[in-house]
Amino acid sequence: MTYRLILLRHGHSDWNAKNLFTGWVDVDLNAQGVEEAHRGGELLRERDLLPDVLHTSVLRRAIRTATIALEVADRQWIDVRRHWRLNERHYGGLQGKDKKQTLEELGEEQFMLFRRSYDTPPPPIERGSEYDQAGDPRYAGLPSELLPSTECLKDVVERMLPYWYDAIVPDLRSGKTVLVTAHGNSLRALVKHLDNLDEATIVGLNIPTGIPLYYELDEDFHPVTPGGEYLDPQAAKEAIEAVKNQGR
Ligand code: DG2
Repeated sequence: MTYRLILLRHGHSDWNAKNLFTGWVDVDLNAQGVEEAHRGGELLRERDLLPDVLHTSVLRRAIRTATIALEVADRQWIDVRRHWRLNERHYGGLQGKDKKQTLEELGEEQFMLFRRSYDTPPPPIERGSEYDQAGDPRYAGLPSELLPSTECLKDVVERMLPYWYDAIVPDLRSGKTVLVTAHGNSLRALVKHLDNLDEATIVGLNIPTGIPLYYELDEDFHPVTPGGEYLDPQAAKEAIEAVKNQGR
């Protein structure tokens, strides 16, 4: 028995295009992102990888990507669960800041430390400031100590894993093909777990927008093919380079 899991980073957002740190800020897809979501759905249909259940973050760029992709794959009717634990990494005080300008201000080493190190979070966001999520109704039920003010990837792994074990694994175990639509860093956290990557390796791993990454998992939920399989490997290669070079 093997299990079928598809990971999909949302399509290009307004702020990806503007080169701004996004994190928990709820920005929408841009026209390129809508197109990528369409293509994602076509790839699922072409490969006959038709999801039975969708898990998304509570951010509209992921929700919309999934809605478009599932419509194209004619699976808009499947069950859906959304959870903040799949949200993007909270980028703290960097949310809303320009990546290029931040790189110039901080220098390459500090910029990459905040962007990609495993355990160094950016400075916390000021509560009540423009891009803070305190007061957002979608987090109203969240105990205040769980609402992040900044996160490093290690924090994301820790808050995402309970959702993996409690919500996604049971769906896989029941034989469903599971689609997870989320974000660059929340998916890096999941890939780190699935592929059992060490901290040094995950630093160099980037997830492209809008290209489904398919994992066939064995009975212990380990990937049959380490790293999974991008449904459009050439496009994935180019898009990974673009993510790497953001800010430059
Ligand atoms: C990006 C990731 O998140 O940025 O928060 O700026 O996937 O929601 O667009 P996403 C952000 P990097 O960590 O790649 O800079």
